[in-house]
Amino acid sequence: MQQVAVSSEFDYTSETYKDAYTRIDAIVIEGEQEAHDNYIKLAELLPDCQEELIRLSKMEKRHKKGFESCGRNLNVTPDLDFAKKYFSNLHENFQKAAESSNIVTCLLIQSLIIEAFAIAAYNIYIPVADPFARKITEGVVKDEYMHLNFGEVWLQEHFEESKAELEAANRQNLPIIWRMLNEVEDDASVLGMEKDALVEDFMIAYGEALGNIGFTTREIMRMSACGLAAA
Ligand code: PL3
Ligand code: FE2
Ligand code: FE2
Repeated sequence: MQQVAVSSEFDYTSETYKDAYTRIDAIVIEGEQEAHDNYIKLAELLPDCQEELIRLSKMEKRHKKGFESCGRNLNVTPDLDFAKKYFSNLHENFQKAAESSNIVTCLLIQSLIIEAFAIAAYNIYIPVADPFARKITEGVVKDEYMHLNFGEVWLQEHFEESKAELEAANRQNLPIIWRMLNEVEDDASVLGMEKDALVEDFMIAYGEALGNIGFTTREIMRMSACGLAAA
C-alpha cells in the first residue's frame, strides 16, 4: 500500500521524467557494461577464480539487458555518450590497474566501489520506480550483493598484503564516486531519489564491506569519508 502511494506521485510519461531517465538509464546500462567487461578482465588476472568471475560477468550482461528494457518500456532512448563520459575516470583507473596487474585495485574499483554504488542506487530506486522497472531492479540488486561479497571474500583472504594498496586505491577512487553522485543529483531527484539517501546507503554498503575485509571502525570512517568534504 505504502509503495503504491509513493509511486503514484510520479508521472512516468511526463517529458521531465523521461528526460532525466535518458541519462539515469544510460548510466545504469553503461555501469552494467563496465561491470561485465571488468569481470572478464578479472577472470584473466585471477585464473583460480575464472569460472566464478565469468559467471558474474554473465549476470552483468543480463542486468544490462534488463535496464535496456526499462528504457524501452518508458519510450526513452538512453544517452549512452553521456554515460560513457560519466564513467570515464573510473574506467581509465581500472584499465591502468589491470595493465599493471594491480588486482587489489581492480577489485576495489569494481567489486567494492561500483557494486556498493549500484546497491545504494538500486535500493533507493525500487520504491519510486515504475512497476516494470521495480521488478527488474529487485532481481538485479540481489545479484549485486553477491558481487560485493566476491570482492569481500577475496580481499579478506589476502588482507595483510593488500591493505596498503586498498588504502591507496580508496584515496584515488572514492573522490570520483562523490563527484559522480553530484553530477547525477538533479536527474536522480526528478526520479524521486535523494542524494543524502544515496550517500548514506553507499556508506553503509561500502563500510560494511571494509569491515568484513578486516579494517577497524576507525580505518573505515577515515576511508569511507575520503574526499567527501571536498565534494
Ligand atoms: C554493477 O553491477 C553495476 C553498476 C551500475 C552503477 C549504477 C550507478 C547508478 C547511479 C545513478 C543513480 C540512479 C539509479 C537508478 C536506477 C535505474
Ligand atoms: Fe550488475
Ligand atoms: Fe554487479
